[in-house]
Amino acid sequence: MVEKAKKELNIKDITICDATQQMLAKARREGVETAFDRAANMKACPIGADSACCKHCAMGPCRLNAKDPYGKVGVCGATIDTIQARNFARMVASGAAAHTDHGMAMVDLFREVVNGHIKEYRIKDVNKLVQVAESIGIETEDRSVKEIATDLYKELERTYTQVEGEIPFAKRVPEKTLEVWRKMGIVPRGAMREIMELMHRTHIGVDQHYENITKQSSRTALADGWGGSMVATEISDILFGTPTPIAVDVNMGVLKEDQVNVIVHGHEPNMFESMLVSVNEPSLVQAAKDAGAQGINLVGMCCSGAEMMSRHGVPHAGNFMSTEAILVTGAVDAMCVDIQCIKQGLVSVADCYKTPLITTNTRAHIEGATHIEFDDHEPQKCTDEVVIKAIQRFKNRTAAIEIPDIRNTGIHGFSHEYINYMLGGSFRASYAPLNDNIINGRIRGVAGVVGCTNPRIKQDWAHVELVKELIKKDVLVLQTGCSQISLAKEGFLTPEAAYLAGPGLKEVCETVGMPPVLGLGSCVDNSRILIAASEMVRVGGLGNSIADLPAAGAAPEWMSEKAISIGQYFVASGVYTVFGTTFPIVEETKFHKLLFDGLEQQGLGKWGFSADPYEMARMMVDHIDKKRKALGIDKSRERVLMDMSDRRDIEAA
Ligand code: NFS
Repeated sequence: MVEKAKKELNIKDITICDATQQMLAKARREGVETAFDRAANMKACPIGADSACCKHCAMGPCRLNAKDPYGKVGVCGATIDTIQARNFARMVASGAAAHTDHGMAMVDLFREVVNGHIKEYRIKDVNKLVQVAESIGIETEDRSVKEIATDLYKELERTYTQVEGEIPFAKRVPEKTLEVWRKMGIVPRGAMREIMELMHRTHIGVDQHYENITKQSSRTALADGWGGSMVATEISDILFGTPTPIAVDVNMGVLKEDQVNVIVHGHEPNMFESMLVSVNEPSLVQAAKDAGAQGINLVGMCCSGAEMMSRHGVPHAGNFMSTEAILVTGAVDAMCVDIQCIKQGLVSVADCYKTPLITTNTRAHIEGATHIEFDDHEPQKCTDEVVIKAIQRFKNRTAAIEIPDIRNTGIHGFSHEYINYMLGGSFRASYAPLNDNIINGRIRGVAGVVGCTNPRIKQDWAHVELVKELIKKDVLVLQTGCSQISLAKEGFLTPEAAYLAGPGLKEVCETVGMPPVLGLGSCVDNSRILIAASEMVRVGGLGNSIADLPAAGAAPEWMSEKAISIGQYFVASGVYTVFGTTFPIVEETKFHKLLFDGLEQQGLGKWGFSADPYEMARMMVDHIDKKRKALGIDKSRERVLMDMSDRRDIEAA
């Protein structure tokens, strides 16, 4: 329990999630503090928010003046542009490191499985193994699964460790996009090398030209998107299965009062997969029954939750800003976490409700939590123990339980492979129908809306309003991570939501029976969007590079360094990427002009920013229309629109 919050919050102003609101009200009654309270009582440092300070050496920290950015330099002489480019680069390095370290853990697991050192996991999706191997030139004909898999893990290891050359998945990049990267010298070699070089360059007294620093930021970010993240997705699909659409319940109502509730909140699917085995272990199910429970209820949160929901239909309880709130239900018997996006504040909330908070990854301990280390070689040792702890907690429940009675069923588990099949059917699986519908104007363009939730903005609100605007304007929306959950809670991941779409998109959705918003999984699954974009280019009719596509990206409620890395790899891949909430930059500096304009002139994409989701939508749609015009397909769209508006005019008259 904590001292009284200094600033009273109006709960309705901080989240549109009804379940989270209900739990925040309970938290207030019970004197429990969450990140929402802390955000209200911690004004963001204005100099840091502008990225106008440098603490890279002990001659400082130096503070520059955002109002007069060129009026002052740091003690070493660093200008505002150098300082901002360095700060930005370090966010990219950290975010890319997070994704690539996760991806490398997946390769470690894969290698051990292929070599027979781990028996608890196996290659589940041989088709995907073959597809991925072929996509990077590995011979598959008349070869055994083990031979192909051995070549594949050896090849994919280069994504991380290679010193010279191009990462393997560079082969998947559309030729013209790759050509631009080669000309600029930003094709990633290996993630370790790129991240190391970026950290070196941003040390005091090394790279002091904002353009050159940003070039290395692009190279490092690409080693994430087309490297670490893509490998994480592909290996996870090979080991655990490629998702196909499945109806799943989302929201806090997936907790069950009469069952032992185990939440897994994190990012690596291997521990979660093992937990799925543990909760079905007959002896543990019996132990739960002996403790008076009807069974064991496994629920996911955040990104690994999004993966398990897509692959196995495991219910999902909520996104990043709901992880403390769900503990307030009093119904969580264990929360088991691994890496990334785990708030340290969970410890004190869990403590209030006597919920065991269990860390499992050697990289991520939390003071005050119980650590039970997870080892891929004997995975159930850890996950069984978590379940046993949860059963004990169930038996000794003392906290007042209140579970919001809200569940939202939606269709999740789209993959780029399934989009291919869905639109083309099994006989002519292809992206051609998608391209055709874009060319004929029914679909105006494609947008990726992804990323975190952040207590600096009303939870879920910007995601929902932005997506609503986009689909209304016939833009097909692809989603991952917390953003996907925001929309799922509002019922947008259902085919019925097509009635909210514009006439063209609505028609396509109704014909195919798909939602106007397609959920692709976790944050590393943003790589599925990259592959979908490459396919659209390959199929033809929409230009020669990703930069030519009528497409845009957004992270309206971002907060993490990973989000910056994702933004930068989308930009470097050719996508106009608009962030909301805040952006660590001083406007009208040379660095600002580079990110928000100059990169596009170099043949890449560019950044955009607006704190207003309606303005974000307008910016994205304008960009999509600009690309349609450049492709010469703006006329077909005008015709479709004219017909519709004519009809509306007639109806109105
Ligand atoms: Ni991605 Fe944001 Fe975290 Fe996942 Fe959610 S907060 S950058 S969506 S859980 S990584």
